[in-house]
Amino acid sequence: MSQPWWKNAIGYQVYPRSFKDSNGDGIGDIQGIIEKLPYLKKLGIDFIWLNPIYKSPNVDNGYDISDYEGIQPEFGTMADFEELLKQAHVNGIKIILDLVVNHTSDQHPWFIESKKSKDNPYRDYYMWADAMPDKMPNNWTSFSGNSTWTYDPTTQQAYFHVFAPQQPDLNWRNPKMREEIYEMIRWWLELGIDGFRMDAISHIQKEPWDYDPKDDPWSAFMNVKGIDDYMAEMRDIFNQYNIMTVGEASGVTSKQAPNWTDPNKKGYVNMIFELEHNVRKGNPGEERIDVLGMKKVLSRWQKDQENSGWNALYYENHDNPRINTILGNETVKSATAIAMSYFFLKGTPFIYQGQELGMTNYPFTSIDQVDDDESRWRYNQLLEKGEKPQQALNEITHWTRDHSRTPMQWDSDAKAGFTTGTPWMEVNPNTSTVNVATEESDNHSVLKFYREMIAIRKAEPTFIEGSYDLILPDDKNVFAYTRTNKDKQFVIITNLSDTAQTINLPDELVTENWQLRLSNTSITKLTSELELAPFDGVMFERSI
Ligand code: ISL
Ligand code: CA
Repeated sequence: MSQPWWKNAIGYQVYPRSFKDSNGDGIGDIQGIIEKLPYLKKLGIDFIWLNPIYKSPNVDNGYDISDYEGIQPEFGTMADFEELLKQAHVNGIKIILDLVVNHTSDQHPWFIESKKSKDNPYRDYYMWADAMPDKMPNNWTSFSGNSTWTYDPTTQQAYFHVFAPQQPDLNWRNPKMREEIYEMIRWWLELGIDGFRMDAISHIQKEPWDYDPKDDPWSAFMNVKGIDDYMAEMRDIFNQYNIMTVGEASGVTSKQAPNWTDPNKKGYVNMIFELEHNVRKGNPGEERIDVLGMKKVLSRWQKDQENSGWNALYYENHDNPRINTILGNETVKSATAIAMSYFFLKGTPFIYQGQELGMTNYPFTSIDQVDDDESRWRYNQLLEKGEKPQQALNEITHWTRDHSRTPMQWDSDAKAGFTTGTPWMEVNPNTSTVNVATEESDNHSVLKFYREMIAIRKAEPTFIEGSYDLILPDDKNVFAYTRTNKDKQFVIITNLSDTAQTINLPDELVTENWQLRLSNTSITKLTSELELAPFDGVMFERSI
């Protein structure tokens, strides 16, 4: 049976604000992306996921939309977008857009109307309940730690939001509202886009207001009963197009996932981003990824969707720090070992812009360099608690999502070749060495390694069809697994630590016929006892 196109595809996430500025205003834009299509084509990726490009007051960098069918002027025009879509397609690259339908901006015309009066036709596009300035309809807390409610004196009611107050949640119980959203979805699909990444989609249904979240503050809006009806309605639209969909679906467990992603079951979407594998260890301000925790989560998702459903694979995105810092030691070696550890799992791999260069966290020295609202809010909270500014800065900048939002590093210039103006966010000083131009002329660069990985993945059906098995399951530093097809087997071994490790391979893997396929180190032979230097990564293959 032929596989759907997205099973053998590599995704690349573009954060438009920070990718490439074409007009010198310091903000990345659509023309900038068009300019860099040849780079992406050469890298070998098949589709781009674009973070929101819609009109937005920008309280949450585009995740607060005021016009679903309009382009943010800073990014360009609808004509620019159509040109991007066309040029991308000419280059064999598909485009998927962010679909943000859990909430809108409070500046969206629907909400402006909704706020006006209790009998406004748009009132029930959002969720309102009786309240008093100091008494909210219930005690639920939002993702930012504040109440999910904001009081509005005009009608003496409060409206509901799981994110910032400027991001009021849409009322999915209202069929009229849903129909308008579906119309918008169809409008984009008719324009010819290739799919959607569905933002915060597992939160669209809420428990009744008298529900008590007890110890789990967010359980009131995580994959709540009733969501299936809305997901099924969207699926029926998606199924009319040859597109791909990926749901950001925290709260959907690995056991429930096949129901969401298997077309023979409910099949709402093609794959989901789980948010569980970012297992952290360490004190605030110095946390790292816990390798054992992470590989257990990833393995569980691999197994639970092995024969039913499909995984989306990622380490980085616009909400997380750079993996080469929080798991690696900011070297070429660690960036490449880390890359190998997830790239050959079963699923569709996503690369976040700059990850393919080994980009690292930004060395924040002042709160003024921090853009993210949530981080700034937490900083002030820590100061109020009596923490010293330096310590508070450490704690919030260590894991802030701002690290992933510094400009893409195109060359060694102080402005990284990102802009000729003043970049909206500081450029990481290591652009002097970590950048596309330099890595292009170095055969041992992270960039070259990614290109090689992509080529290998696409040449080997085993990575689509083959089963996954974790080896050395209890090893705290080494992430190693096999991918096995009917006639071929791969073994991937990565030391995700900065110390040497000695491992003993299970007997069934100790054979003579292994061939080296990919490596960032000097190991050439697979022996039953294997010495791994810090951040060594190797992949062997054999016929079976
Ligand atoms: O479920 C969560 C935590 O367990 C939330 O993190 C949530 O699913 C996630 O933060 C959603 O993120 C997305 O929506 C946000 C936006 O700020 C992020 O950038 C986006 O990725 C609001 O639209
Ligand atoms: Ca610009």
